Amino acid sequence: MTRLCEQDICSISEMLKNYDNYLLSKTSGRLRDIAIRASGRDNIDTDTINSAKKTAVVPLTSGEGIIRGFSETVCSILRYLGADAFVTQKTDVAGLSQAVDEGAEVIFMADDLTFSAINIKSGRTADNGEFTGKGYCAALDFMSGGVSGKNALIIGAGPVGCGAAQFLVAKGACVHIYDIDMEKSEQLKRSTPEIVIEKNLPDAFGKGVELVVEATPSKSVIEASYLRGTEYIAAPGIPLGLSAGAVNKMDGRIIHDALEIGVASMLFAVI
Ligand code: 2YC
Repeated sequence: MTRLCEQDICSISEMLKNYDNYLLSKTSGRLRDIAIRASGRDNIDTDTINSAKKTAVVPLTSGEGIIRGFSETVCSILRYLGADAFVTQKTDVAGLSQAVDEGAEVIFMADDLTFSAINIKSGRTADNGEFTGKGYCAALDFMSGGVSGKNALIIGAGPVGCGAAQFLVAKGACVHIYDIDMEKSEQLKRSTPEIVIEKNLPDAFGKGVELVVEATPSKSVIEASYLRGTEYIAAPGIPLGLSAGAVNKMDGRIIHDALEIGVASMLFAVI
């Protein structure tokens, strides 16, 4: 999992409205619509969706420690989506206690390995990796007019790629997986037998791929020569996994952000 740095997130809060309008223009869905679809709770009642859940973001100092602006950025995304969100003044266990003492129903916190949302009232939890994958595929669902029956290639069988596979299979896409580590692809196939394992990336692209999910922590995984330019690309991987030539060829048909879609999808999965 790539550790974000301050530069990755410093402008997110001030750009949220612009980004939401960008998502609407690119996918016909707003951040909220995409996140609700990712949560798999399309039938969630409007009172629940519109209730301003008291939500605490608790900074954690473990491992490599706090990322400057991380908790504040997560909090601003949650507030933008209507949650009554705040960052606890205290960190770690003291911050967790403060969150509960102040009546938080939902808690967001991240150490170096896991970023989770927890609803302490309902017991619902959401992992950032899984719901980033589902959120990006919900964006593809909006963007492509529906993933059902379409050929999808997921690159990277980590938590994000696995979340993407779950969503795409459930929505009826024809899902292919490529990972540089074949054992990871085989592990995903054991839990999701509908998927097809690809052993070679250029060959995988040669099979008429319509939807692409780039879910690796590597740069330039996708070269311009792999693409026709008509695909829809969701690229949650940090850093962006397309070469400069591939980005130019795609002419904007790419969804990529550092936190927004994942955090939004986590919120609607747990409220
Ligand atoms: O500021 C804090 O509370 C830190 N403990 C946060 C550490 C987050 C580490 N994880 C990441 O940088 C990201 C996740 C947001 C998703 C993938 N990597």
